[in-house]
Amino acid sequence: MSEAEILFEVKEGLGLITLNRPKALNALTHGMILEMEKVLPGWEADPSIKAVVLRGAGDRAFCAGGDVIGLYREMRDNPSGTLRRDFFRDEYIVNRRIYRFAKPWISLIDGIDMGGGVGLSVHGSHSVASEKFLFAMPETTIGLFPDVGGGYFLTRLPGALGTFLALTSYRLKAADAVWAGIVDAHVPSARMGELLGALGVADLSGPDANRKADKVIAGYASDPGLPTLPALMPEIDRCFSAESVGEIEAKLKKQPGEWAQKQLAALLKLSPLSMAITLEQLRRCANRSFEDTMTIEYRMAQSCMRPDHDFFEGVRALLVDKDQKPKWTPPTIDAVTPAMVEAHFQPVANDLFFE
Ligand code: QUE
Repeated sequence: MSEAEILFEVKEGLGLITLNRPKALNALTHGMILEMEKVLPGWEADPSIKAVVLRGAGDRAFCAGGDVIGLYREMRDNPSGTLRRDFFRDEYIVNRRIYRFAKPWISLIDGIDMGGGVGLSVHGSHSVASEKFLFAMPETTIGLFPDVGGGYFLTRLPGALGTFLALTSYRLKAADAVWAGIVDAHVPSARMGELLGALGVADLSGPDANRKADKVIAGYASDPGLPTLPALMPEIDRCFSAESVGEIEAKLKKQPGEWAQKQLAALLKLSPLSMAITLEQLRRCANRSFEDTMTIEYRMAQSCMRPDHDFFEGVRALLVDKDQKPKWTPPTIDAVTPAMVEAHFQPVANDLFFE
């Protein structure tokens, strides 16, 4: 008997979801996504369930992202497979359900929260992060772009922070994530269980449910320490407010100090095409509804799912062969044409629309 990849329990009026692939850092499979969408409409309508709590099994991760290795294998072994088409559609439907969820959606993030994991936490009403929390939207590292509603939440962060996080795959700890509003509070790992128990006995009913949940969480929250972002924001705003990736690189090159040179060196390793489509994604998604954003991101994701795209090469180099030496096409930002970028924003055969 293999263990279930995702566990659903109802107790003390909470719908509790546990992502249960600890050896794979709880990376989301299509099966886990489908099971969530099967259970959640019922939980949303069930008056005996007052809130949903989401957590990851094991002691390392909340959720490291989507199961991109599964997508890679399909692209390699089964050119007519449907996983590529259905994985993103079904994942984005869950992201949208969380964004619109009618009850508190509380993520207890006691470890790594990246990519697809962020899509399960950041759109909910509440998320708490422990000292083990590590955030990133790392998709430009593997030739993809920051999806799962990255176009929505990244464009609503202060100044050019969203552009910076999206392009560089930069990692944040709890203090910076609280400062940026990516999570609501810091709760020590050792107190997460107590917080879950307190939510179980709390009254979370009525139109005030979110404020009641805030109060319960506040009872377990503590100071995450000093954030580092406030001191970096002037540099981030100066260098990452730009019309093109080339302009950002030029600004970083001219920016004095070690920090900017480190960011430039990081950018130069990432997929130039990914960075170009990501900048265009953020431009197009700014001030759009959540649903419009997901339609744009679905088109982008479908464009990335070809065996000749950087995504295939990125997953190979970083996660499958692990040689850490992706060969990007094109290899430099100067060789990325407007037509290459534009191709990622065209309607697709199975477009994702919400009513
Ligand atoms: C960028 C990503 C992902 C990544 C690494 C990146 C991602 C993802 C994983 C991942 C990590 C551990 C696993 C696993 C997948 O890594 O989305 O199955 O065990 O899921 O640089 O976007």
